[in-house]
Amino acid sequence: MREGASPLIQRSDYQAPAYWIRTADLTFDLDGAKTIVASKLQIERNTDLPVQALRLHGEDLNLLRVLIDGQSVSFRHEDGLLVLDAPEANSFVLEIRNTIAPEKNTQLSGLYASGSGLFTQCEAEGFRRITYFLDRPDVMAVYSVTLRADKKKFPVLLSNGNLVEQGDLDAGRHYAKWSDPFPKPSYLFAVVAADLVAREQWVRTRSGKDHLLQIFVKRGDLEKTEHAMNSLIASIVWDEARFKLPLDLERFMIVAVDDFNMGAMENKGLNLFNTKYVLATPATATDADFDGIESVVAHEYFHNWTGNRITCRDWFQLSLKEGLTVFRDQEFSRDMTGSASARAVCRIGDVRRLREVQFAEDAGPMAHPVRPEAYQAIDNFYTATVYEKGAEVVRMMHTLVGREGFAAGMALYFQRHDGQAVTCDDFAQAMADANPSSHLATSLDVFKRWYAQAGTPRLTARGEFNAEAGSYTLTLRQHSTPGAAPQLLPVSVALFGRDGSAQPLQLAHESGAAGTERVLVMTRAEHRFTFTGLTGEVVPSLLRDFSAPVVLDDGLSDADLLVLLAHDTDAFNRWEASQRLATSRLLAAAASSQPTAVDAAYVQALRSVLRHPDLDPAFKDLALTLPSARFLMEAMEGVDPQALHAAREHLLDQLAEQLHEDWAWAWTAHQVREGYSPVPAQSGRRALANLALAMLVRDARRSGDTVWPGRAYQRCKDATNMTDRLGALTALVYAHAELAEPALQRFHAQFQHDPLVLDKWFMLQAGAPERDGKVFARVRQLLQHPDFTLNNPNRARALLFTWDTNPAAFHRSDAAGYVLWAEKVLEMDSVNPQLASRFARGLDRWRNLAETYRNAAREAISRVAAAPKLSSDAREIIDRALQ
Ligand code: 0A1
Ligand code: ZN
Repeated sequence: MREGASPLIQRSDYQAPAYWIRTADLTFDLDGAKTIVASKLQIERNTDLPVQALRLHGEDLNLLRVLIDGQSVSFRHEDGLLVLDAPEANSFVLEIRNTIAPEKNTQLSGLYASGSGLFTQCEAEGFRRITYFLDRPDVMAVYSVTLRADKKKFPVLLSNGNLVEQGDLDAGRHYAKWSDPFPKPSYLFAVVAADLVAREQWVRTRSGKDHLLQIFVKRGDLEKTEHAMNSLIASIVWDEARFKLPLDLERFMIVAVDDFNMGAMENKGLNLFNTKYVLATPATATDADFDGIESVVAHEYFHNWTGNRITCRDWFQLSLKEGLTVFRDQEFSRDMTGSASARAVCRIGDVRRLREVQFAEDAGPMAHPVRPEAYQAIDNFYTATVYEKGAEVVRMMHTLVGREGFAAGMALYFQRHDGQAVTCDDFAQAMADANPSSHLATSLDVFKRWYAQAGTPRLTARGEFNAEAGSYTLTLRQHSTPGAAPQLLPVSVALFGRDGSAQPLQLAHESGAAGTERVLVMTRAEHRFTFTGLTGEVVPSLLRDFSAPVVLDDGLSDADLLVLLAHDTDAFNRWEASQRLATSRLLAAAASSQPTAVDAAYVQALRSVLRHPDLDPAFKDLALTLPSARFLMEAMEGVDPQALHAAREHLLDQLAEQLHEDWAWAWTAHQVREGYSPVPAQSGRRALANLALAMLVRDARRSGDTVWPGRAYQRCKDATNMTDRLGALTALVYAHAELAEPALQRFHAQFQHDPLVLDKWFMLQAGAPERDGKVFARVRQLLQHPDFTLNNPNRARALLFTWDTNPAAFHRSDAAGYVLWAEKVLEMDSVNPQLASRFARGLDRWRNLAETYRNAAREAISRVAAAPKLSSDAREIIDRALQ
């Protein structure tokens, strides 16, 4: 474990490597207790730089020998590096032999044991935990790998590229040789040795070439891989159709592993996946799980071009591959839905995550630009900012240059940089050069501030209608965070009459036909636009489809928002109107010491949405779901999480009561009678029916009704798919219904042998709305449950990460939540620092809490800071939190 305060690594300190590694010939004698690694590297000095020592990364390795051109040489250890005096020759062969202990590797970076198998995770800096190397993404080598292991224990031996040879050895051992023709950085290296079976499929791509697709899983999980395979095939087809990017490998493998720190990893030709993003059957996975699999399979597959063929020069450029690949997987998921309203539902989901997680990050101690300037532990920078905000930056480019222009920019990017390790600047330049007359090209420097400046810009919009002139003047002002310069903002706009009719958008100096939607581009702090030819007052619909990642203050009244909720042709803004109406009510209620009665106009507006004959059920579900406490906390200062929780619960109770008949109708009207399929047409109906059921069971608490809780219990027993079973169980648990306990017990008994389903069982209990401290008490109890362990990241996340984002169960007025948090950060840190540092971020926004919470939180963070042993990952998070 890397401990203590690591030095700060600065982007501006980048230097090309002093040596290149051209080929890597690796031999592994694999064994859980002790694996021997023999590495033979063809190295060339970088003659652009003065001669200097060869400094190799290495961590937790046991070094046996070092040879240069067959001769033993002296070496020393300095600052955690293995240092060799510069060899005479400019080109030489370095041979290293070392051992590692995979079974002791609980941090799951490098080579580690999971169940009875061995797996690797090398991004970002895991390769150095396998052998000494220049473990940086701009050093790209061609790898050949020999794996030797006990044949019974490890019947499957995999590495990147193509299998060139395999056979038996003595003493029950066997071997496999793999060779990967593509030069790659060490972070894309992978090895698997395990007892697995594969679903296989041959596909023919447009060029007429045949490719073998394989998904490796544990015996017994094979029937759960169909959706992942279909998603992979769809991804291959999509990337070829939309970007002309074909599969460049003869064999593409996915391996599922139970213990994994993240979602999945794009190792060249050998993707490793958290089982959560591979395994699904209707009986064990929800609609959301099916969607998650589709998007993660696509994400990793798309990395094969954006990330692997063109990679990052250094880790500051992480968003080069991640922002772009998230954008690509979001576009893929939208294209897969097949309808305009389902596309909007996807977008709403993406924006919801962005605003809940990334906006909070950008306002807290971990705020950093999409291209960070400095880090201590790079693993801490796999963040919502690099991924999700990075994707929004790419999306804005797409908005500015259009679909065709974007495709041309991608083509130019690959023409220029295929096979290279490059920077975010290189990508933006290619996009701009392919679209020379676009705003992106003409204001490229302004646009690139998105990579350099942290913080969420605020956009204020005020409009004025001039009845005499028939004109409407819109003033847009952006307020960047202190010290930041104005950014380029594409602001998508429409104007609606009070009757809901879309108005023509004719700017004062323009002639010709006017459309009803357009993108205004801001490059300065303030812009003014005058629209003419209007016959009456208008309501502006701004930032349609969330055209820029900013906080908008448009000063719209409730009456304006009701017009948009009823008529906006942009489903995103229509949904946004519902959220704004809810937000203002919730914030007012949280600030008041009295329970606040909900107004009839709002309830009626929600009823109209719910009963609307044309709206998509998935959209209705989103519009009728209140903004999360996480989102609301970002809209407040000096947050009292208990007061906010009470306000939200009270509003939910009132909506449950006043819309009772409507919920009952919605439940009945949205039952799915066909056989299960995770398609939007079905999943939207299930989502709305489950929301209705939750509201009806909630209302039973008030009315004493036993029918709806009984129905929910029945559904838990009889459901034929996990979405409905979990939906019904959620309704009971969230309402603290009496039947919740027997339903939970039944569920546990039924699924105790399926780890991914058991995760849901933990998650559900840790995420329930707090009531009289019961949820917190349950979390404590579950920590002692025989099925709980910190060694499995999915299980740890299911219980602890769900709990620390559950406002009232975590932010307790007696500080017991924070005390437990500190204890668990430390415990987790000794097992898995990456996981611990993510969990530690649960108190990122402590400065935004009301005073009593703030003081208690500071104390808890300080307690962690004072611990004698803390990983560099956790140290960076904790130090930043206290700064
Ligand atoms: N590149 C992967 C994410 C990833 C990052 C780090 C990991 O281990 C510490 C694992 C995966 C992706 O974007 O999917
Ligand atoms: Zn990625």
